[in-house]
Amino acid sequence: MYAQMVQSTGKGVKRLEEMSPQERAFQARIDAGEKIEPKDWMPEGYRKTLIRQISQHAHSEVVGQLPEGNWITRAPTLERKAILLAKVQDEAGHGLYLYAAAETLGVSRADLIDDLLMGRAKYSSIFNYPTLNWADIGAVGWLVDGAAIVNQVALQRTSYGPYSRAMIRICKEESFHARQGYDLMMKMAAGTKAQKAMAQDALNRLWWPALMMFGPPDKDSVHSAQSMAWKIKVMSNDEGRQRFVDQTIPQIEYLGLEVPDKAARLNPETGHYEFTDPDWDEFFAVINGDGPCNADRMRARNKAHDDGAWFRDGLMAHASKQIAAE
Ligand code: BYC
Repeated sequence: MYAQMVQSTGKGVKRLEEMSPQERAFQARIDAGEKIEPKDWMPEGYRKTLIRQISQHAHSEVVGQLPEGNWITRAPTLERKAILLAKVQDEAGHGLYLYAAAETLGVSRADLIDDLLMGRAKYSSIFNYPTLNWADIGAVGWLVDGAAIVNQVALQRTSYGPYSRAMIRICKEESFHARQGYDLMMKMAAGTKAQKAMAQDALNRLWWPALMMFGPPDKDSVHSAQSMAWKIKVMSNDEGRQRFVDQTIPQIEYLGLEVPDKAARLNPETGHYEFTDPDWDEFFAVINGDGPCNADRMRARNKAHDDGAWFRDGLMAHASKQIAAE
């Protein structure tokens, strides 16, 4: 199967004949569907790719708290506030599981966080867009968590054991996040004319950035071929995007809202929607630091980190006292 994949994609994948016997044995384990565990031998490239992807994923969870956290004090009812608080808190937990999974690969959480704070590490492009009205909170849960779930359900089958197990728990919580988002959108879409207009506006603005979450088109994806050969990724960027569009357009119709992509059409022969690509120039600008909120997000994360210094110092002082007392 792997040999076939090498022939069909070619791009950036080490060929069987170029591999050492150890690398070949590793690839055979991957092809047989075995999970790789922290103490197992692994190629350096596999380790590095996992550290990059898992840490970017962790950073996305943590930075992803900001656009929603922004609305906690303005939630319109006590119930909505409690739901939003629980969701934002869950995202911190997801960041924690993912940093812990990355640490099993021999890196420290402090170094990974430093990379984020110094602007050396990426996080999901979606969080560089603002949440402008209350319906955005519904649209984030429904579209952003919805897109994340499509990707993360596939990642439950990723070849690295700790990452795969983290995904199982995260997916359960993300399902609650997506449902509360859709529930909020249902209320807004069935509300007053002004509320429905807010729901449509949120959908119009977040639709294209949600499509970008799956990464660049397959033809421009740098890492896909090797990551799929190693089963770090088990679904291509375009496959994920198609799956998301196919599940979301019927949900938009159920809400009685308009699909932002006027050219989107169901192809009855394939059973899939044909749709317009997002603006890929905008995507590359955003992931290279030039999106609407990149500077704000980095400022907020750095401030939160600096404000928490006294607490980390306290924990360290307590831990050293305990060690000294043993
Ligand atoms: N945003 O070769 P490619 C959530 C980068 S958060 C930014 O296709 P790959 C939630 C990519 O890193 C969910 N950067 O990459 C939290 C690479 O750059 P580098 C987050 C992106 O890795 C709070 C370059 O573009 N989910 O659920 O094979 C509230 C070339 O791309 C993006 C994950 O992180 C992007 N959208 O595939 C609510 C899932 N796309 O590293 C919700 C785990 C691409 O060479 N990650 N880039 O400098 C993945 O599955 C994969 O990393 C991706 C990209 C599919 C995203």
